[in-house]
Amino acid sequence: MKKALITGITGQDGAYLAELLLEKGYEVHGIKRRSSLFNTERIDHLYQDPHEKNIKFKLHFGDLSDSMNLTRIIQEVQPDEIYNLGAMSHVKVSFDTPEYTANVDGTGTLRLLEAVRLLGFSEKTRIYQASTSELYGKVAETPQDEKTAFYPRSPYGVAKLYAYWITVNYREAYNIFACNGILFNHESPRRGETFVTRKITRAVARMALGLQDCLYLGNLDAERDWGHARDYVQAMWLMLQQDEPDDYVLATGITTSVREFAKMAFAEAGIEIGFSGKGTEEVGKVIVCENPDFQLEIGKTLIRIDPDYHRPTEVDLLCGNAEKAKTKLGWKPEYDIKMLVKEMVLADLEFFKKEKLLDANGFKGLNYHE
Ligand code: NDP
Ligand code: GDR
Repeated sequence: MKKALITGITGQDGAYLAELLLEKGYEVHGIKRRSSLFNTERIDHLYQDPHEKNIKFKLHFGDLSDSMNLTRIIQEVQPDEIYNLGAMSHVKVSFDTPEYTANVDGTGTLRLLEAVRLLGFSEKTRIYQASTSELYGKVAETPQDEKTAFYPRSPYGVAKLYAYWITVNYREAYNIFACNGILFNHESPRRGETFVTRKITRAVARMALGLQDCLYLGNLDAERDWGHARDYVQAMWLMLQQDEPDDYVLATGITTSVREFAKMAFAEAGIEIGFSGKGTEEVGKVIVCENPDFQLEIGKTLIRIDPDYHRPTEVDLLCGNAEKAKTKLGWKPEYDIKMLVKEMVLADLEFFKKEKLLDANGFKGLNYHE
């Protein structure tokens, strides 16, 4: 039985990947950070009582900023595969915490690689590094592929650039089977609530149900190549099953603006919205509300711009070419943007209907602590 160690197992991708590897018969180990409240919501359904014998899923406390901790866990687990998904993954927040981001996203990757090398696991342990389309940043070339030059535009992007190259370097210098997956944006109902897609789909549900008045967004013109996380974790695994280590772009090849994503998400709930005005004065208003259950007046303003969400340096357009992954890994995404938006909106509607029901019956919401 193969053993996998996942950093960032409590995150969106970590949860889908853990499910996939358990289905494939792996023993799955994950590193979780200590937090003052439970932070395992996305993987609670996978929990196995550590007091039982032969458990296949185990969590270890740890942090990418702590080399001794990482070294001890790797020594204990002796993994066949490490998936380094842990990161301070929010681009805007990286401008507020640049040093921390460099430490965790950049040096954290080095710590893992160096632990594998020092422990003498260079031949045994294969490593997947969560690289990102943010590496491309400001490049003019589109679509972007494995040969496109990098030009990161945030402390997050720059930290991930270091992680990308140190992964390549350890592969070349020490013959470690280490791969970079250069993943374009991928989303799901498990996406963190402050990334723009989930922020929008939550707001659609909350506004439709009368729980929120208005949604504040930043740059509506930004264009992203959005796929589904469930598709992307399949390719992470495939990368580590090849004969030779290599780097691969994963993307859908279809680009959508934030404005268009918002229109699609509201449309999924039967609400047609239209945009008018320019720059920070732009607003999104209800044009038609087809669903009689949702009390939204025609002409009501649902979206406004808050310049605080603008980034000091923005990535305007990302569009990926995943031809190499298609040819060499036999990978292709199953979801398109329409299916993705639908799944996210329906999941948020269901969640907030429950919240509303609780509220209507005098109970506080599911995440409320007295
Ligand atoms: P999430 O933000 O959902 O998850 C990040 C994970 O990293 C969480 O488990 C988080 O723990 C953990 N983490 C944060 N800081 C540390 C630390 N100091 N030590 C150990 N673990 C830490 O990200 P995603 O699942 O969306 O992304 C997974 C990886 O892929 C990330 O590295 C991200 O940068 C990268 N990526 C993501 C893309 C996307 O579109 N989703 C695209 C390209 C790359 P906690 O739950 O405690 O916060
Ligand atoms: P991104 O994702 O920065 O691409 O990084 P995010 O969803 O945060 O932003 C996408 C685009 O939307 C614009 N935007 C807003 N973004 C947020 N978060 N909130 C807003 O209110 C808002 N309004 C407009 C942004 O300016 C941006 O252009 C994600 C992360 O998962 C990274 O970890 C990963 O590496 C990249 O995707 C690929």
